[in-house]
Amino acid sequence: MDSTPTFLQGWLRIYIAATLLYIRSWRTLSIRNQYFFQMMESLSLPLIDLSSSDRISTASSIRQACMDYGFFYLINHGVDKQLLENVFDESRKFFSLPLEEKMKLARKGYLGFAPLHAENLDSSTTSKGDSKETFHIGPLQDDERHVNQWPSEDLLPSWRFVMEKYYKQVLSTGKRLSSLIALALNLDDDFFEKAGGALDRPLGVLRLLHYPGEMGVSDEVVYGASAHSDYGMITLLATDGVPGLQVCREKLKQPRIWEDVNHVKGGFIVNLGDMMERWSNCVFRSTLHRVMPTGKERYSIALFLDPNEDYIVECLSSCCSESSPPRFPPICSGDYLRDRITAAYSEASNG
Ligand SMILES: O=C(O)CCC(=O)C(=O)O
Repeated sequence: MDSTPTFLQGWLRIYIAATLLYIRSWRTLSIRNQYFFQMMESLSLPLIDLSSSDRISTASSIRQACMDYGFFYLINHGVDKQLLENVFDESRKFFSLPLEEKMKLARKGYLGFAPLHAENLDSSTTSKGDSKETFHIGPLQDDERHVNQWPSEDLLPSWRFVMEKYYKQVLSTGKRLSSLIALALNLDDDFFEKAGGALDRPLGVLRLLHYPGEMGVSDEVVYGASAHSDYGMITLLATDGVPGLQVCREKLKQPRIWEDVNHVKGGFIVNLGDMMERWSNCVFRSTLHRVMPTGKERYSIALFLDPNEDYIVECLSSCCSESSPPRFPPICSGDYLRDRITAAYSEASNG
């Protein structure tokens, strides 16, 4: 018997199934999101090697990256590769718990779980809030201002151990980077870390993010994270390889041009926040970014490295002169962050 028709029918079935799958995942993106996605271009960001022994040349590359983009990749950063995988695994385990279980750890102050749409990073949109879930972990030594919440060990036995280990390693990377940023700003390399300096008792907040894949069909633009610049000093972001992160280099220009930021395996994406922009009198920039849904589930993990909460952030001496006076009044770091965070959560509940 001739087997050709059966063979062809087999291939035809596979082809039809693959096409239907593609159409289904494309349809889960809203019509406008599809439009935005087709318009994007990729951005090639500078690569900074934290292990380089040439600190002067590294600091100079950081300076250029912070002036041009406010974003760069950080490689050879010292955080253990396996630990980075473990932290993503543990994050996935937490977000796949039933909502009622996650809500037992609902955000108190800054810390704990926030469900889908709890936060709206862009107050100018009418969206009902960003389509992401988050979990925040603060300084490991609880104080009256910040008390961490941990999932029960019965549910997730290794969770706390892995998170604490990662927190310590990424915080130490952030501090090493801050000494190069100090050099890049023509300051002593211990400027941020020295006693009484901004990072003497830093506020480090680890933010686990989960963007669901299925968005439902809608005519509205749906954002994973709507357009924003970070609030604080430095962010070290680990991504899982699923695209979606985009930056807009010219935040004041209209229409905004968004460019994709590709994932670099094992590396961090580093960006500066608004506090750093103020501090440096706009010599360094904080850059607008957002996360667009692609129809695929996505996880990322950010460390926000910010000054201790009582620290007064005022224009750095190396960034102002008679011809370029300070553009912003001094602010208290903790108050500034609190106001920005509170606004993002209340925008969502108003939306
Ligand atoms: O998930 C990402 O890639 C970016 C997250 C982000 O921008 C934020 O949490 O502020």
